[in-house]
Amino acid sequence: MLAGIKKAAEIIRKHRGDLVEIISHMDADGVCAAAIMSRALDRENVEHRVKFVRMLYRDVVEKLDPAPLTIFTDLGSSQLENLRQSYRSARVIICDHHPPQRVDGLEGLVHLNAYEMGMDGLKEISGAGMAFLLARELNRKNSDLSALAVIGAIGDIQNAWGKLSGSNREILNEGMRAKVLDRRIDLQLYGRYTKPLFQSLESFSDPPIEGVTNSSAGCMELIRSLGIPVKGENGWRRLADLSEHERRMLATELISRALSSVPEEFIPYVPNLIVGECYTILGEDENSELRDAGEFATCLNSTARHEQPLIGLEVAKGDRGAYYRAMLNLLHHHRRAIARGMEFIETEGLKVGDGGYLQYFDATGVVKETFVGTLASLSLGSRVADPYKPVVGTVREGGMAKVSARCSKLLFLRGLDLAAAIKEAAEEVGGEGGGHPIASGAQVEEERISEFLHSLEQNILRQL
Ligand SMILES: [Mn+2]
Repeated sequence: MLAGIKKAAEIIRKHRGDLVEIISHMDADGVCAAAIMSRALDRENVEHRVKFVRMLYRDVVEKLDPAPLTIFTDLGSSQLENLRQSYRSARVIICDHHPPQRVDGLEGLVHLNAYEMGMDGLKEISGAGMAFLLARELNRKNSDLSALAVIGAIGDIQNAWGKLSGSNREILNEGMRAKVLDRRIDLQLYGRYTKPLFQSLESFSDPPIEGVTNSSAGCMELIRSLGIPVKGENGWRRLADLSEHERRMLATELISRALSSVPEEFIPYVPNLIVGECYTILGEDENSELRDAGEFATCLNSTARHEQPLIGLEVAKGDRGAYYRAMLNLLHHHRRAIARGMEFIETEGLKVGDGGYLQYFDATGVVKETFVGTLASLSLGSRVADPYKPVVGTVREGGMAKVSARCSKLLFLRGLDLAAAIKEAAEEVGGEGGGHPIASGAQVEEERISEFLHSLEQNILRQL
C-alpha cells in the first residue's frame, strides 16, 4: 500500500517545474479531495490548476487534454476505460475510493484505490481521505488537512453507521492530535450550531418520526413536554446549547418514537441514525455553518450543485473573505431554488413505477439538472413520498435525460446499492451511470427513459 503512495509522491516532486492539473469530482467529497491536494501542492511550490467534473462520462473525457501530470481525485477508478481514450500514455495519478475497473494500457498511471489497498471504499475511506494519505506522504505538515478528509467522508455519508471507522477513524484521530478536530456523541440533527432546535427536529426525516418530521407544532410540543426551554438568553436555543441531560432526554424520546414509527425490518438501524458521533472543526467560529463537519459538507455540496465548486474549493482551502461570502450567498439561492422545486413536487406528487416500488418525478423546466438530486433527497422526507422506497428525478435536455436517484440511509443500511442498480439499468439502454449507494445518477437517451426506469426498478427489487 505504501509503495504506491511513495511512488505518487515522488512523481509529484519530479513535476515541480510543470503545470499540474487536478481533476476532481463535483461533490462535497471531491471538493475536499481537491482542496487537500491543492494545499499540499501549494506547500511543495508545485504550480497547478483545479478542474471539477460531474463524472468521467465518455463525452466528458473527450474534452480533457492531458497535462504533464494529471491527478484525479475522488473519481477515475470506475472509469479507467473512458480515461484510456485520452490518457493512454499520459502521466496520471488517481486517488479514489470507488470500485475499480480492471483495464490494461494506461502506461503512466499510478492508481491509488481504496479497494486495491485493502480498504472498504464505502465506509472506511473517502476520496478526500485517499488524497489525504498522499498529501501526508508529501509532507508531515499536511496532518492539519485531516479535517477536510473527515468533512469529505461525511459528505459521502461514511458515518451512516453512527461513527467513522477504518482509515477514516485513523485520520480523525490524527486530526484530534493535531487539534483541528474534536468528536462527541450527540443527536444526528442538522443545524447543531446554526438553527433553532425545533427546526433541526422538524427537518429530521431519516428515519421518519411521526409527529416530529415535517411538524413544527409537533416539535415544539415535544420539546416543551420534556421540560426543555425553547428559548434562552440569546433567543432560540440550538442543539449545541442543550445540556447533557437535556440531550439525553431528547434522544431517548426520539428513539422510542422512531422505533414505533418505522416498519419492523428497519428497527435495528434506528438508534445509530438518531444518536452517533459528530465532528467539530475546532478552527471555526462557534456560530458558523462550518463548525460542524456535516454542515461544512452541505455548504461545499451547494457550491457544487450550483456548478461553482471553485468557490467551495477556496473556502475549503481556508478563505473566509470574498469566497466565503459568495458561498453563503449561493447557499441562500440554493435554498430558494430547492424550495421552488419542492413546491412543484408537493403539488404534482410522485409517480410510481409498474412494480409499485420506484417513485419518480420529471422536473424538466422546473430546476436545473444539478438540483435534481437534492430535490430527490428532500422529497424522500416530504409528505408526498413513501420514505421506504427510492426516489428518482429526471430533467430532459437536448435529447438526453439526466437522472438522479436517492434512497434513505435506512434502505442503504438494509443493503440497497443504488449505484450498482442504476449503472446496470443505464448500460442496458446504452447510457452510463454510477455514484454512491444512496445517491447516484445516470444519463440516458430521452426516448429510452421509461425502459430505463423499468429496469432500474427491477434491479432494485432484486437487491431487496
Ligand atoms: Mn467520494
